[in-house]
Amino acid sequence: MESNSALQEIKDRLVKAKSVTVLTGAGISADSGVPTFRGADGLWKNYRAEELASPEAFERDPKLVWEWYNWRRELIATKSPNAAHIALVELEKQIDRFWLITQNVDGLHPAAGSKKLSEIHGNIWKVRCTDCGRVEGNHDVPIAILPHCTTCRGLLRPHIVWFGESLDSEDLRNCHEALRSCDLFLIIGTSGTVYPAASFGSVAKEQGAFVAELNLDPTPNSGLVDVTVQGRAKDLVPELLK
Ligand code: BV8
Ligand code: ZN
Repeated sequence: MESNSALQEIKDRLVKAKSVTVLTGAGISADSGVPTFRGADGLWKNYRAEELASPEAFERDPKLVWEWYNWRRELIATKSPNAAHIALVELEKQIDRFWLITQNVDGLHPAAGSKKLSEIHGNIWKVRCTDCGRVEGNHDVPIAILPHCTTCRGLLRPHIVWFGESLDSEDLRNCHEALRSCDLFLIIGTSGTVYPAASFGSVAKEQGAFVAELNLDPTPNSGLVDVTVQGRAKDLVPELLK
């Protein structure tokens, strides 16, 4: 289907939609200069994210894992939300029943002003004490390596969901409520390779939502969705508001 008629179809459904849920991935932040995970720029010192973003890696070498997160914090600290993040804030204001689910940990959606939001993989600007469990914001750039808890001196870790770790149960409840009740589900800028987020498209479709994908490249979701539009999020998402 021609992309502008596919985009037109999404716009028509957006006008009629009673409840809209959106899922975003690293692709929406690519236009802000934040490297994606599986693109050419997704490596750090020849390590893949899967090798560093795990409790085992942190257990084995917390300094290396903190060096990676510090590198990403320093990079993300210089980035701002782009037109796609901002358009989603506008959408949230226009549609009464709206929910945004992001896999991104870069904090650009809350920075843009999104409120009805689940950061299901956590947030790179939050730390959690491995001893007392206290979660707090930390914007130190650079962050002292190794950082310790101000309350109990325990070792701090990024408040991020690593591979092999379960998502926060309240986030999962909010996601399933948003997926169950939406009549339009937009999937923006994700390769659809990480679970459980990668299954959200079929959860929405099974309950009868119209599912649309906006992505630079085809993904495993492309065959499942009702329409897919290829392009950059910063160009496509603002189009939806016109
Ligand atoms: C879980 C935090 C239950 C890290 C992330 C074996 C053992 C244990 C678990 C598993 C296992 N096998 C499978 C699993 C499940 C596992 C999983 O899915 N693994 C994958 C690799 C197969 N999932 C988990 O472990 C999850 N937990 O299942 O709990 C459980 C518990 C115990 C045991 C079993 C099960 C936890 C997953 C969370 C992992 N944490 N992030 C960090 O960020 O530091 S995931 C990481 O990938 C990021 O969050 C990222 O957002 C996410 C997904 O990637 P994408 O966002 O899609 O980014 P990507 O680069 O891949 O794609 C970008 C897309 O954008 C591309 O398609 C590109 O074309 C497009 N694009 C680029 N530019 C643009 C664009 N689009 C538009 N505009 C542009 N300009
Ligand atoms: Zn502590």
